[in-house]
Amino acid sequence: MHLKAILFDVDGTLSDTEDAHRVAFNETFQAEGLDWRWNRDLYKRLLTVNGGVNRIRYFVDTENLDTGFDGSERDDFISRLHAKKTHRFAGFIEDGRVRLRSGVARLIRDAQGNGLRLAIATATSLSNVEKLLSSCLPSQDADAFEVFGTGERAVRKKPDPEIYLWVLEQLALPPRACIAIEDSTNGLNAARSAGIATVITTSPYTLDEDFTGAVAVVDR
Ligand code: XBP
Ligand code: MG
Repeated sequence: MHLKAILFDVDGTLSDTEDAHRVAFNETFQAEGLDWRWNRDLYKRLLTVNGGVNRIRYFVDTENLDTGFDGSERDDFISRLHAKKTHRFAGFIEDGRVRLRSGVARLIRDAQGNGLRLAIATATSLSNVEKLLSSCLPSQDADAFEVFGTGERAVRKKPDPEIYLWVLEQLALPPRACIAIEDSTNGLNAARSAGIATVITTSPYTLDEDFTGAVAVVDR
């Protein structure tokens, strides 16, 4: 079967966003009067937990931190904190601090020229993805994305295949008609578990991860 669609991860793949996410988390913690600080080494470890809400929750749990809330109120507190972080990160995109990786705009243009369909499969929010695409691409290229598999669409985050399975269903394509582009082992395992051949483009936080099973690994 011929290739029909490319499914793009966002963070680390379309854009080297992870350090901007880290700064957005830290600035949010500070603004909220929390003395939580994520340096690069800690953030690299925390990136094994996919999705910002899950990542904060994991940090609070493993560090045994007191949020002042219990049970569902604690979950609400973490969600509110993450929403503030998302707002802050959106400002970074607007400021031009977050850009597409080199070659991404050309790849998107070439893929369209060759009749390929385009989709997103990411843990981050729809608002982040729309803002990134509309800020960094001409509208005909940003509008070429047909399906947005974002954090809101999957309960179980990568390495679970849920988001990829949802995107395949929306495209009404079998996995063998698609290729995924990812930057992390979690992303690779999610796409492969959905049966999708996966190309890895490494990002600064994922350079030394294990990419066994990828069809190709490129480092720029
Ligand atoms: C990336 C993530 C994201 C970002 C932060 O995973 O896990 O959570 O780190 O984004 P992937 P949010 O690239 O595999 O999709 O805070 O918006 O969740
Ligand atoms: Mg990624």
